[in-house]
Amino acid sequence: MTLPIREEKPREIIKPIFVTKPNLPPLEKVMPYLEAIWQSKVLTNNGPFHQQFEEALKRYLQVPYTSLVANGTLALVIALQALRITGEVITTPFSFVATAHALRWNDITPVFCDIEEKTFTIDPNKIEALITPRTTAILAVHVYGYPCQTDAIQAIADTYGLRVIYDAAHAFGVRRNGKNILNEGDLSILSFHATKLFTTFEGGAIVCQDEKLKKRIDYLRNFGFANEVTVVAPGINAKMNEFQSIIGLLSLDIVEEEIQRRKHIAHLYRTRLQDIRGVKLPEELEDVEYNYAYFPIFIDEEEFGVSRDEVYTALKEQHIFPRRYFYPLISNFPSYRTLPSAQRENLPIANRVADQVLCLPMYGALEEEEVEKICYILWKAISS
Ligand code: T4K
Repeated sequence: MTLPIREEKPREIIKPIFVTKPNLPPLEKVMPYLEAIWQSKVLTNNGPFHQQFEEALKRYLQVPYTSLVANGTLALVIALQALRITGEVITTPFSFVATAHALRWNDITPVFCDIEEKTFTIDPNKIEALITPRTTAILAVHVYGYPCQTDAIQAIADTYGLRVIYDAAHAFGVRRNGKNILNEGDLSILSFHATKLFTTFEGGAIVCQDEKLKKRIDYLRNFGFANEVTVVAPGINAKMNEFQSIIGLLSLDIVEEEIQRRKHIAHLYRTRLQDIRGVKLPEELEDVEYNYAYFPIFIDEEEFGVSRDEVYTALKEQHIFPRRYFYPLISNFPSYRTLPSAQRENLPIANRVADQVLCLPMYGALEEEEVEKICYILWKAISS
């Protein structure tokens, strides 16, 4: 049977552009590892690929100890348990909601502290005023991979005897003065979610500085089992499986190239956007080697008359899907908004930044032409 010839022109297929696209190892490299799993039938519970990836990750990141876990949220929950954090924890409202949820899952009260203008991370100058006799720790976030002011945070923690945990979900491979920022504080956590620079589909890790703590974390991620008959803590199931581990192992070979490609994209965006009136770009600090996990821009409606949401809609109409990370602020969600620290007047900068931010598409496979298109639509939306 011959099909009738279509008279009308076929419709153009429009390729949507999402905020990110996972960077995966070549499938042909994955297959032999899958075959090995199918042969061995070892699927999880500290299998050989888990062990290899944990060791390789530690070497890659140049950190003393790593513990792989099932995702970044469980990494946070376990990090808090491992350090036996209780009472109140001072944290940032400008993050993914998992940061505060992890506190709540440990029956800890989050105390929100405002952020600083330059890096969007917790403002160390505002932490001390929030400390009470119930405060036990500071949970800071290297948001977008921009390092927190770790020296100032540590100085406060040392003065008041507080623990410091870094949510480094965005900060894979970020260095300051040549040193990986995962070496700061008592513990740092990573996320290897599909949307992250480095992904194992779902996954995460906890980085710590001492062996005893690593041992406790490893018990906690496996129900608290120390051996077949001994349970030393009320742990949880947060184990990374063998499939995730092989993706992680193979992804270590491709992450540096991804960072370099993203650096190029970031440079292109900067060149095109720096002169558009109404778009503010974050400053890049000289002593930091960034990972270009995200490309946030800020649109000030008061100053320029066009709102962030108008620009967001204009892009969406052209099948470009940026994200407003992190709007709404965590402190404005129903689970948190009644806390005294969550009140808008206590968090002026965080609220303003959340109302202005737009994370543009950022991934290594983003084509130059696509960047040009995004910038053109942006320019048109702002200047119309
Ligand atoms: N701390 C911080 C600071 C975090 O940012 C996160 C997670 C965590 C802790 C917790 O870590 P995990 O427990 O997640 O490991 C995403 C992610 O779900 C979340 O992992 C991430 N932060 C957060 C910032 O973003 P959504 O709701 O934006 O994801 P979604 O599904 O809308 O994806 C965004 C775009 O990514 C899609 O439009 C297309 C692309 N995509 C997404 C997925 C899931 C793909 O191409 N493939 C995929 O499989 O939350």
